[in-house]
Amino acid sequence: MTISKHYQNDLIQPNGYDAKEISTGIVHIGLGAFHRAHQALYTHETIAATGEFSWGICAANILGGQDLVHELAQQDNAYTVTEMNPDGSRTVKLATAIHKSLAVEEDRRPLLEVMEQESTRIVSLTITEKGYCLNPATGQLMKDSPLIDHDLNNPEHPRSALGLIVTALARRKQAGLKPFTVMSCDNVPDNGKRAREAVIQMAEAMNPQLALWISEEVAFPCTMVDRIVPAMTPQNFAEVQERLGVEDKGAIVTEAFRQWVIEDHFTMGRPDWDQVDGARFVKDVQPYEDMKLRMLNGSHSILAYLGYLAGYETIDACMQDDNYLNVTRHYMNEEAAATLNMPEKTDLAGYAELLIERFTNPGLKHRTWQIAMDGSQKVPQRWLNSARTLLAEGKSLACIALGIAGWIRYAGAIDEQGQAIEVFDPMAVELKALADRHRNDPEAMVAAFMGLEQVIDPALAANTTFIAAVTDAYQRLLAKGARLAMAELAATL
Ligand code: NAI
Ligand code: CS2
Repeated sequence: MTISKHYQNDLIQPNGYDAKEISTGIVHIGLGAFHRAHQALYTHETIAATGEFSWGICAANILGGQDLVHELAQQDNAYTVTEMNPDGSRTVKLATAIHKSLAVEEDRRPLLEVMEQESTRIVSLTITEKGYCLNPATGQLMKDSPLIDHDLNNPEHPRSALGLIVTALARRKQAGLKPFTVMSCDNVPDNGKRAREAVIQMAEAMNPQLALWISEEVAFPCTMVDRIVPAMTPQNFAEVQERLGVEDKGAIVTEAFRQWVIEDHFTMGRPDWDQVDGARFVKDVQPYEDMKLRMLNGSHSILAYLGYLAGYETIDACMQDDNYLNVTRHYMNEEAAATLNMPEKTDLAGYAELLIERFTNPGLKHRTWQIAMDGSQKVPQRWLNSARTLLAEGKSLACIALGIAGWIRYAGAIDEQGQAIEVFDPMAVELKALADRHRNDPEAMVAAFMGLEQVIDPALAANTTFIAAVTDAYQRLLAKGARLAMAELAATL
């Protein structure tokens, strides 16, 4: 018995429709935890609400995640999402909008074929920040990265998400078909614009006429996506199996909260996602995206680095430490919210309190190590825009400075006990080499990290107030350790 046969299980909310009716309208690249808990569940509930079965999802993994695809396929791509409610109760939903899954790391052709079909009207992405192959500080396509270099030389056999999109669009153009919409759902600032720039830069390098067609015809809506979805642990899987009485290898455990703000710009239509709770279409996503990246993700990264270094394994454990809680609240209100330009009546103080409540959820074991991953890709959008505004206004950025110091300490790959840290980052080797060179000289260490043009733009790196704040924070962190450095910072706020 697999999970897809468990529609009748009393613990699982009824499915609402017959999954066999579904056909592909969306191709999704990046079948990870987040897609299953967010867009795929929204789409599932939208299909149930509207009866529009032609918006099913064909989801693919192009790099890694091949086993997951095979496991999901064995259970008809159905899986459960357990939502941990704030009162400690759980809601379990069966999700069946993904009706096809593809493991194409070895051979991308089956995915390209689906992308070329006329019925595919949206290609959505959760490929992590690094999947866009853009220099995080400048937004320029990194043409010398191995993946992009390969695709520019082998346009008929692309391996990157960008290459696949460009090739599929080229073939649709040639066949006289309308282009699909490209919808980024990653935590990247202006994610639609960034995806557009990346795709167009790639197309320009291959065929300028195609690039022009893409720039005129293809929609790249921006989206703000929010739901905390920690990576599943063996304990999560065991608990789901015990509760449901059936094994679910695609199971997800997440929070009850979810939000999706979508720019309403689609070339070939879209599901009415706003028919279900938490999704809405707007003209301009940017304020919401900035709010989320700076307030939620920015505090997540402070907690991830300072928490990991202090031995706190999860975000909820950090929130049990009053100093961590107070620094987080101060950062959100004074160093993030204060830099935002929001539509009238947006209650940022209320948003901050809601975030703190979400971070405190004991049912979510969100590891600081997971969030600390890919720091070189995350630092610019999470902290640096706020830092620029605070500096221009002559305001303190003590929390951001300690966050950056924490990132430098962490990326050096040796913890406070002298043990190695397993750092996952596309720049991990370069960062460790920098750290090894300057370990005995904190000022030189900070200067070296601030000289990383892929992360810190040169104008900010030349700001002496900024450099002094980070250097001071780094020296305190080295001398006192993360826990005490946070306590001392909390005492000054
Ligand atoms: P995950 O680790 O479960 O999945 C990562 C996915 O990205 C996999 O499907 C993998 O195949 C794909 N991927 C990784 N590098 C790639 C590359 N270079 N090119 C193409 N595909 C690549 O992670 P999860 O939780 O699904 O998160 C994925 C992204 O979703 C995040 O990086 C973030 O941008 C976004 N997100 C995640 C949230 C969360 O709480 N987990 C919430 C909001 C957004
Ligand atoms: C986290 C995010 O892993 C990270 O970097 O900050 O994935 C965070 O959980 C989501 O953005 C919440 O929507």
